[in-house]
Amino acid sequence: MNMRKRIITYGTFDILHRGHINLLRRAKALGDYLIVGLSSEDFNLVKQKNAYYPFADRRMIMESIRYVDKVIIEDNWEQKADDVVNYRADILVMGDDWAGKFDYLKNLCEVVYLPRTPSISSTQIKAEMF
Ligand code: C2G
Repeated sequence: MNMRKRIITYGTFDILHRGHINLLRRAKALGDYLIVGLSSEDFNLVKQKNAYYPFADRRMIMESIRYVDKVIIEDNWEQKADDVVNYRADILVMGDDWAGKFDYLKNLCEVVYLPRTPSISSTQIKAEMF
């Protein structure tokens, strides 16, 4: 564990699965404090994502995960720079489906894209379940 490194990541984290946990575990391993920007229901609409669990449930679930130290609300695309500054994040971590998309933040923090966990997604789970 890298002492005194603060990590931030963002997502909807609906129908939690091993891909999410792998991401959170690896993100936390890069530092000693992990902040998760959890997408609001309004922002999910912007992302054209239809979360099964409402925000309050997703927040309660996220806050119960040992790797997570703080959950903040992700309301828009533009808040990341302010969040990095306000929460003193040293590293932004995202799955590599986002590779390159957040490089504009490299003047404020390190940006790390981690390999996605293959063959699992909330969308696939929902499709198979319902
Ligand atoms: N993820 C992963 N492996 C999977 C599925 C997801 O590593 N099999 C990662 C994603 O790359 C992301 C995080 O888990 O970093 C959360 O995934 P989603 O809830 O799908 O988040 P997303 O809709 O990509 O939202 O501003 C950023 C967005 O809010 C990210």
